[in-house]
Amino acid sequence: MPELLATLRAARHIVVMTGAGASAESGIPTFRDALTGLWANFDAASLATPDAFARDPELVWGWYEWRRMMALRAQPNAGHRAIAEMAAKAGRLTLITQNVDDLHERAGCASALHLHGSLHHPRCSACATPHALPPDIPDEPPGGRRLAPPACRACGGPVRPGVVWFGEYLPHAALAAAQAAAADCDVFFSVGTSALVYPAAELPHVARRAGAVVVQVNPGPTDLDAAAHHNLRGRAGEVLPRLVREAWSGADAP
Ligand code: BJW
Ligand code: ZN
Repeated sequence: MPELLATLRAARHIVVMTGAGASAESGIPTFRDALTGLWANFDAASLATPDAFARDPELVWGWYEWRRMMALRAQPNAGHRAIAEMAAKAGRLTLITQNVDDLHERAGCASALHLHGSLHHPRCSACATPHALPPDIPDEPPGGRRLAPPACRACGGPVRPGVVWFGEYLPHAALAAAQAAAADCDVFFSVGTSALVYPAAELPHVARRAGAVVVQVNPGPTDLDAAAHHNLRGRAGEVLPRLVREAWSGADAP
């Protein structure tokens, strides 16, 4: 641990990649956790694929609107804030997230590479014109009910969630920037992700091959354990604030 703290203080470029576990303490369910994960209660294949939207747009749109309401009501947690603080202390920090909420931004991170898109930027499924959604939170969340997607104002086509579904390409610029950052960093954090979904799951391995120290923050084991130099078992909202405090407290003192 003292060795990791020294590595952090000396790092030229830190990369932090987050997954659903980073937002869990804000009350947003993860995908794969056995009892609370979104897919313990819903069938992924019927919701997070282009085929699902084509087959039943009302089911899929209603589910994503429910999740968007949940994200709007949620607040950033201590883990999000610790990452923002780390960005302020570190020489350079690149934040990569698989999350489709905006809690990193609301915690004060100026920019995040959103590999899997955003709940807040839907677009037309036919012509890709962005669609503005009302920013206010309705009194009654849709609660997972079926809901007709709005019609595109340019072509009338059904508007779709601005997220990346299985079988779809990740946004090219964000993925390219994430790959370049992974290949260039001294420390790579994998926080709150099961490290199962590609190509995001490849990034810590890119970093390791390039010589970076790989640190995983997760309460449970994942497929990344064997490749990580440090496995910090615990919740992001507990582990990260402690780490930032221990690495940088007094570092600014004369
Ligand atoms: C805590 C905590 C706390 C709890 N603190 N931690 C190579 C090999 C094999 C397969 C593929 C491959 N390349 C591509 C594929 C196919 C596919 C894929 O990876 N499949 C695998 C599942 C096998 N990938 C794709 O299709 C991707 N596209 C692509 O590759 O395009 C090229 C291509 C095109 C055409 C044909 C072929 C290739 C796209 C992937 C898109 C993923 N989309 C989703 C849904 C987004 C929309 C939505 O939100 O609904 O993204 S799936 C879902 O999983 C979501 C997440 O971002 C993603 C990752 O999940 P995450 O974040 O890791 O969450 P969990 O729940 O899995 O884990 C949470 C973790 O947190 C757990 O470990 C907990 O312990 C921990 N935790 N509390 C810290 N408090
Ligand atoms: Zn359109």
